Amino acid sequence: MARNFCWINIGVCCMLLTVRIPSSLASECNGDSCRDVITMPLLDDMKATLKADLDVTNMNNHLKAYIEQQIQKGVKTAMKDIMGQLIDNKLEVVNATIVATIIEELERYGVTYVRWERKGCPDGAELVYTGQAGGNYYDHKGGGVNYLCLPNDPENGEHQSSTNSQLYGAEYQIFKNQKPHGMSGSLGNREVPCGVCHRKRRSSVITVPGRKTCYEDWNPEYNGYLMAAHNDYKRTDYACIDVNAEQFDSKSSDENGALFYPIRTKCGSLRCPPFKEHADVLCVVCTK
Ligand SMILES: [Ca+2]
Ligand SMILES: [Ca+2]
Repeated sequence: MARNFCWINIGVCCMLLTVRIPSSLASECNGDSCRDVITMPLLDDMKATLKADLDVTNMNNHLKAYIEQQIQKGVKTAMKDIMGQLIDNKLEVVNATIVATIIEELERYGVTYVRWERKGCPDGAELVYTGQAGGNYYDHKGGGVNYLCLPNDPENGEHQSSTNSQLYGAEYQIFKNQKPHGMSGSLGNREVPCGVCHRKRRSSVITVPGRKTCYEDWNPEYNGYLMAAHNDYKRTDYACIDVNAEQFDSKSSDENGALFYPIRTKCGSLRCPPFKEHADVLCVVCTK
């Protein structure tokens, strides 16, 4: 009978109940993992000495099941928290890596444009190189029609005896009666600077003729006046000339070459309104 019983000792004023596991159960466990004694709080004020033989096998089984259940529940909850934290931490690392990669890649991309008539670039834009505007002679029949931004540090080819001269410097052919109202300074016969600018983290660049402000979501790079060759000479590309045009150097001799003339509107096929007859044509270079 004693094999299946254990003693419950309740001392006077004792606050703890000590339950001894049956010897058969106690023998099944070993070392630190053996939990044959379970200590539980007991009610206060039980001051009588009590000694009784009780069969606690079922209670032990219930306690064991309960403890196992609680341990499983605790482990499950703990593992869930740990895994959740690991996932959150990993996601944070992944997100940070993605953002850093995007920022790094964006630094490599951008758009380029020529800022005609200025040696530098707008704030925040990188100067690729600065130089002198050039192009074909203003009344030559052949050759290119576009203006070129020629670097100040050219790498020259070998001399040739045959002639096919089509690369000239550019001049402002802008005197008092041609100068747009918004431009200042004396530019006539002065040579023309230019800058090639790189704007990072942008994917598009446009020149808007007929406006000085960009449309919504576009960022202005510079604004000015649309210019090209005179209508009596061979045609050229249009170019947007910075409103704050500057001269390439201090020389003002009249060599001609590729010439810049301000252009004017002509109503008819060009609808007026919204345009206005014989007006300076504004322009703005925008990026986004
Ligand atoms: Ca000149
Ligand atoms: Ca000239």
